[in-house]
Amino acid sequence: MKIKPYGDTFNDGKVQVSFTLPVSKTAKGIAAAKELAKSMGLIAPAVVHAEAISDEFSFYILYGSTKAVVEFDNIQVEEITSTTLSREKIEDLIKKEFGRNLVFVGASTGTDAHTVGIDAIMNMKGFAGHYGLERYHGISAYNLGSQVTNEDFVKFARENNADVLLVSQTVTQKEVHLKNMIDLVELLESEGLRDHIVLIAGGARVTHSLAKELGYDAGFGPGSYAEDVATFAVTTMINKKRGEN
Ligand code: B12
Repeated sequence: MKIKPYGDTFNDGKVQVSFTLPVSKTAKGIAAAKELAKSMGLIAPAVVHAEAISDEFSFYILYGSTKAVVEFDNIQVEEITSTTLSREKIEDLIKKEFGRNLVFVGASTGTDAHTVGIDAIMNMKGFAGHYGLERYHGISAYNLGSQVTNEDFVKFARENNADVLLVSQTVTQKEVHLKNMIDLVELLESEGLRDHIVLIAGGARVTHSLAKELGYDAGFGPGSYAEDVATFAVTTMINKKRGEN
């Protein structure tokens, strides 16, 4: 099935784009924004919002139509298939299957200073009505905060016998997150820890397929909660344990 964007009438191809230009907001700036949209392939672009950011920069929002279509049936993505369990069910599983606390260690690693994402997953109070991992019986959750080097992260994980590592990456400028995520996998492998740990990444631009590609067990993006992550981690550990027996 071929699909294209839909705005007013079905298949009209309507899209919205926004960008900043390094010129002041003048009639010439607005015309330049329109011209740029045309060269991007948009049909009949209209500038619906123009705003000065400073004397030398201006911001534009434009509507237009695209001819581009996508064959929906050919799209393939890797998705997390585990059905999210409730906190209580996860706690029961940990008690029944392990009879000990599982150790989750999380951090925003490398130069990344964004803590809100990892806090949303780990902090006691949680996020959007979903309690964080610190609230779970049977989970010892250590949130190391932000700008934690991969070396310090792995050292802490080793010293505390971590079962699950949670890596938050928000800044993607110049692909810094990719390098940092790969470096961590290499470090864990060189220390002989990778196979003993469930390795999970998360962040606004992190997808499950990206994380898998980089050698992680899973990746979680926006809209994920502690119970999604705990379900994946605990069921993965149970499957591993059963496979080993
Ligand atoms: C708050 C904020 C900051 C604060 C951070 C304070 C703090 N203590 O966290 C400050 C001011 C420090 C900051 C700094 C910078 N920021 Co900033 N920041 C933001 C902002 C406004 C909100 C991010 C946020 O808190 N989101 C809310 C949380 C809940 O969402 P989330 O992170 O996606 O988390 C969810 C999921 O992704 C997932 N998740 C996240 N982590 C993890 C981890 C695991 C293991 C799992 C399972 C799930 C998971 O679960 C969470 C809940 O569902 C965003 C813009 C925006 N509106 O998103 C920019 C933004 C992220 N920042 C950006 C940038 C560029 C920067 C700076 C580089 C700016 C600069 N030039 O100095 C610096 C970088 C500093 C550094 N060294 O990292 C860009 C990033 C662009 C990119 N992708 O590269 C953004 C998108 C703004 C933009 N539009 O340009 N920032």
